[in-house]
Amino acid sequence: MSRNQSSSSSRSSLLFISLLIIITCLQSTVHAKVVKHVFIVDYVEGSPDGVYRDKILAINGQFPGPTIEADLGDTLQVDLVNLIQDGQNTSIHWHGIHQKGSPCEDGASQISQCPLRNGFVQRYQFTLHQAGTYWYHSHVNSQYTDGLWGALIVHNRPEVYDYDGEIVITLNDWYHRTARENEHWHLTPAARGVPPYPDSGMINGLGRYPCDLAVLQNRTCDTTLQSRKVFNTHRNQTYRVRVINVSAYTAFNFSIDGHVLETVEVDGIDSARRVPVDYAVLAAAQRYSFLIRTNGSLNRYLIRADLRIESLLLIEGVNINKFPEALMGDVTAVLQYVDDDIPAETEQVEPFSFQEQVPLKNLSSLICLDEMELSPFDGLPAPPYFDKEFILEAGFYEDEHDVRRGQFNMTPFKLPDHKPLLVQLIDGDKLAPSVFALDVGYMDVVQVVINNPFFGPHPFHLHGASFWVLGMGGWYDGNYDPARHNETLSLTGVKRDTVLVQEQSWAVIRFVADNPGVWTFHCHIDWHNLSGMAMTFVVGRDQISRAVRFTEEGRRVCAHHKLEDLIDKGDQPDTSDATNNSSHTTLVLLALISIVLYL
Ligand SMILES: [Cu+2]
Repeated sequence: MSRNQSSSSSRSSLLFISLLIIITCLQSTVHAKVVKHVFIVDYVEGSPDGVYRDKILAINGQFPGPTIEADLGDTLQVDLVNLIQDGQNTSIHWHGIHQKGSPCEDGASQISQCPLRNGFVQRYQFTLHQAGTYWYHSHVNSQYTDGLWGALIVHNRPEVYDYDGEIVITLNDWYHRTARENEHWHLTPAARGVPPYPDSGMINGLGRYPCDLAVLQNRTCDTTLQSRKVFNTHRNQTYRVRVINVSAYTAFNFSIDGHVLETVEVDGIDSARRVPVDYAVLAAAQRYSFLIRTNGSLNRYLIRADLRIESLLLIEGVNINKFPEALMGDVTAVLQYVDDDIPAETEQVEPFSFQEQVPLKNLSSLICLDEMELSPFDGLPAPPYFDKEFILEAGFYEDEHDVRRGQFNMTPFKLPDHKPLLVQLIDGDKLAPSVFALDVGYMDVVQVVINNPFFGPHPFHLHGASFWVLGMGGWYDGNYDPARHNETLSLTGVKRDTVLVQEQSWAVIRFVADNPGVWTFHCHIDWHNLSGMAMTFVVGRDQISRAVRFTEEGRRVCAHHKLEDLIDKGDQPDTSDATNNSSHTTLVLLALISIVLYL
């Protein structure tokens, strides 16, 4: 072939590829849609583990909140209506969604927005640039432990791995006391930094509690209200099981009797290969997708979320929960094949008729997921260098009021009490030392060494980016020591947004700071986050003040607070009088009417 022929053929293939790209772009534009939801948040009564609670935060009357489903490239629009009866503020964070180009939509109260005042509406709107398994939750104090959370699934079409159907499973810990009661206790010297002990564990919002012990605490308990979820499937199919741990504290061992779990996704990142395991550990805020094949010989199998009770801190006499022994470690649901005339059912009520299990292999021979085997499907390793390195030590120290607070590098994080951090940065303000802000340049490669020399494991979550985990130590491995650990680091390990650092151990993570904004990095044991185990990365300070504009919606939400009122009041009763409340209600009604008209 002559040179001319070759260049003309490469020109035409270039043209063809360009056309293909344009067509693909057009197709995705044509297919991209706006997924709209209205979330009306208020309290409902309920007994999700059999024990009555009069204040469960629900969305449109539902606990857990509705599962949001959308496709990659769609725009998600959620109108959040705060009708919480006792006047609390609220906000919603979209966990794992980077908000690239939409830093005002991150939902972190007093970081990216003012908390949404009671009686008002806030519209979140952003494009979904990442497919995978995510979730949403309140980001005001520990409010999400009252029930304000749900799953957020972004489909890729086609998906990387083929399957016939999907199951979405949430795991959560549950508290009989309200978030406010637990927060107030946790921030007293008596708590000594110990988190409130959970009362029960749940799968998809259903759990159990021993009613005899509930009665001793003057709580109403009814075993006939205790049920577990049944997932109906068909035989000889492949299902994608998406598992999300939305707990505020607890980690679970997840497994399905008689089924191998082929791990294909971690925190929204597809895995380069299927990693088959018997069970996986999910720390608070972590997610995995597993492919299972419904080819067992029985019709029903137990889905197990075994609470990792050993990682819950228990100090004699130190807890607001006086009945820690009531916590039932075996949380179950049922996987059912509905062929062979087995009727489909959605829940089973206690006493559970089905307790049989497939004989498991010897426990010690079970294969547990090693997350480092889940290198990303896109094949991109971590950059082999870093521009900035930070060494963070997670710890607990008493503050001036003798309250034991979680912190990084002896700096207990405190939210600003006036403008949200993002607004301060847009305005070019100097940030207070108590927000522990670390500056990184736009497109810097950032390495963070996390040491955890104190007690308990911590799942650390980064907003605004996913990170490669270069390495992590086992229990009691000590602080990161380059001489000892450097050669164990890998650039091709897992990429995710929440990493568990074991007790008295370490992890090294690396991320590309490609998303101008202010992004919090915090422990997702929500009680530790509440007391101060958090800090912030300011990515591209110049880019923020030059190019980021606070949205009109963000301004409107802030305007509902008087300036001196901008302090996050999630843990304080609303002081507005009845007249104010009625005008709030009118506003909400007007807003609802306009939403309906708009739809
Ligand atoms: Cu923690």
